[in-house]
Amino acid sequence: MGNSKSGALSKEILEELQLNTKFTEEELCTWYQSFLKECPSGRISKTQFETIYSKFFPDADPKAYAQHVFRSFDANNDGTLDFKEYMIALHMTSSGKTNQKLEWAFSLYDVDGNGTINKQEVLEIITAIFKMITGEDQKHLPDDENTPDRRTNKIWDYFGKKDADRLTEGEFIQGIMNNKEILRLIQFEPQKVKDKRK
Ligand SMILES: [Ca+2]
Ligand SMILES: [Ca+2]
Repeated sequence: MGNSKSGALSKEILEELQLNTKFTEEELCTWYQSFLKECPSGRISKTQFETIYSKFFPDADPKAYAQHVFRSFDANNDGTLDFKEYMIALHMTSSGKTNQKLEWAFSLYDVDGNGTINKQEVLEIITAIFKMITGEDQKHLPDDENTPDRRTNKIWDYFGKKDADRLTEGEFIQGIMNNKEILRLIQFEPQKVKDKRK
């Protein structure tokens, strides 16, 4: 395979990605070439990331959610996504194991990154998710899930927490494993909204 071009991806990064994802060396090199084509600088800025999101959600306002997702993937917190962060994100959100996905969901909801989630942080992410649900779809949500406040209350109740309590990562993951309803409520899934109409 293209030895000179694949050399652009450092051996360290390649090995780390092979260890942390299911992608093969060949796949990673192919991804890297297309990543560089899209992003010649080798880094995705927050603005670029928001633009990608807005293409997927032309009828909604995904900016706030995109910013939270960006933060959760920007592992070294330098305000850009490099190839490694991008591939780990891709892996976690597509083919990753349930546990890895839930670890990522925890980091998404832990807005200030202090290692626990409080109710305000849940409300912040749920509010961002609501901005991606069209007004028409919101009309079809059950009464106890049809505003960010109500949905947050429902999630928080499922976790068995009081308003001032906090969730550790272990409690968060265990709670979701024990109750699939929580998983549905913390995600943005347009299809699920549509199914409810039937
Ligand atoms: Ca980064
Ligand atoms: Ca927190």
